Amino acid sequence: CESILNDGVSTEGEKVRPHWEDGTPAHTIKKFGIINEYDLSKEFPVITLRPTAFKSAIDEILWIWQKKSNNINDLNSKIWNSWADEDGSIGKAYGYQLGVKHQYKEGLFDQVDRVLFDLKNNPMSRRIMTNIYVHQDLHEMNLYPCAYSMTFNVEGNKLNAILNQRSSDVLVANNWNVVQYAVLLHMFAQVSGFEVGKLIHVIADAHIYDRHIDMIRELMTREQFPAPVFRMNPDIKDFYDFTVKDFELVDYQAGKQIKIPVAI
Ligand code: UFP
Repeated sequence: CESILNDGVSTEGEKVRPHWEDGTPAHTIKKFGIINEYDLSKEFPVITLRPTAFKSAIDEILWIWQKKSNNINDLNSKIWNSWADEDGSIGKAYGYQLGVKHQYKEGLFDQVDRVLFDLKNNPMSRRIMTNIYVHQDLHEMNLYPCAYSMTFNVEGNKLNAILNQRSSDVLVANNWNVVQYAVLLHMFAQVSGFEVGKLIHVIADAHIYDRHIDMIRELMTREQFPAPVFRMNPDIKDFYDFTVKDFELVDYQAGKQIKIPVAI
C-alpha cells in the first residue's frame, strides 16, 4: 500500500468505468506489475490490521473451484449480488469455466479435475495450470475474471503455485483473494500428498480507490499481530469432500473492522 500511494499513478482526469453507488466515477491510484510471495509452509497470510472474513472467503473459493457454480444462490454471502442476473447467474464466469470439460489425450476433464489428475499421475509436469479468461465467452460474463489463472508446480515434496490476477482492489479484495488461494493451495497439496509451499501472487493493475485512501492510511498506523495458526481437517483426502467447517484460524487477532464502500 505504501508503494502504491508513494509511487503509484492516479487515474484522475481519465475516463474510468467503475463508479460509486451515487454515480461518481471511482478513480484509483494504481501500480502495474506487483509480485507478492507468501511462504505458506511458514505462516498463513491473513492480514491482522483488520479482520478478513475467513469463512466467507472460503465459501466463495469452494463455490468457484469445488461446486463450479456461477449462481449466487449457491453462495452464502452477498458479495456477488451486484453482478448477478435476476435468476442469480453471473454468466459464463468463474465456476462456470472451471466446470467446462475439455478433451485431453486421456479423456474428458474439467480444469480442476485435470490439475488433480496431473498432480497424481504426472507431478513433475510444467503444464499444470488453469485459465478462466476465455475470450470467446467474455461477452457472457457480468464481470471479467480478476484472478484468472493458477500455475501449479512441484518442487521436492512441496506444491507451489502462481496466481495471476489482472486487477486488484487492494483494500477490499487483496487479502481476501490471498486467503482464498492460500487455502486452495493447502487443499490441493493435502489431497495430492504434498506439503504446502509458496504462493506467488502476480498482479497486473493493483489499485487503491480514491474513497479508500484515507482508510488505508488509518490502517497503516495500526498495530500488527502475529499470524494465526491455520488448521485444515487432515482426514480429508478428496478435494470434493472439503466444507467450510474443515478450516479454522486459531488465535486470529486483528484490529477493528471498518465499513468499506465498493466500486461497482
Ligand atoms: N476485484 C478484485 N478481486 C476479485 C474480484 C474483483 O480485486 O476477486 F472479483 C476488483 C478489482 C477491480 C474490480 O477493482 O473488482 C473489477 O473491475 P475491472 O473489471 O474494471 O478490473
